[in-house]
Amino acid sequence: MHIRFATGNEGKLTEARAYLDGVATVEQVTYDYTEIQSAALEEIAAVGARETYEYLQETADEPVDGVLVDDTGLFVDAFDGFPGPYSAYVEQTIGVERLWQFARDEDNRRAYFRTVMAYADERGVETFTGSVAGTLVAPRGEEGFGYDPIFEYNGQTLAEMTAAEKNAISHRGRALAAVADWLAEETDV
Ligand code: ITT
Repeated sequence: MHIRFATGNEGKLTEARAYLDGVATVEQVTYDYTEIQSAALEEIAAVGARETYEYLQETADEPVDGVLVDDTGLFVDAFDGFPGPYSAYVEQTIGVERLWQFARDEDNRRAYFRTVMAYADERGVETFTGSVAGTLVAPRGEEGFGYDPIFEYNGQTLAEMTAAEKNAISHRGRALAAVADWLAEETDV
């Protein structure tokens, strides 16, 4: 089984490869699909996966089994879920360190990550989700990417974990588990 993962984010790719090792090979595709403006990660991911699959069907040299798209957000309790679907924009603008500066003054520093993976193939699009709850802390750790250094789970930030350790408890790991189960049931992998 050969999956194309439409993402520009190397960290996501590393984690998907680590998780799906032995189930599917994962090839990065950097097609710039339309990221629709929506508060629902499901919709953003599903539209992106469908569009990328159709594009590759027309243009790829080899047959395309399926296309995976991952849309993830960090939802901070004290900010009513912000930045949520706008997490990439917030990382690019104020950045991770300053998001922490805002959160440090709050009594409630609970937050969660949520990932929606959309898988598009000839039959249509399926979505799979995963989330993990944790606490925002001052940045620690060199692994991972994005908001990992400020997100603590069980005494460790996600940036203090290897990709495999993070996958075992993370939003993305849980979504990938659902993808892998579905692929095992629905296809001949
Ligand atoms: P693609 O859309 O190309 O896949 P992206 O990084 O723009 O890459 P998202 O919109 O899903 O993807 O990412 C939302 C933001 O959340 C972005 O700033 C990421 O760096 C961050 N992020 C996503 N997954 C994360 C994770 O597992 N740990 C920490 N930060 C994460």
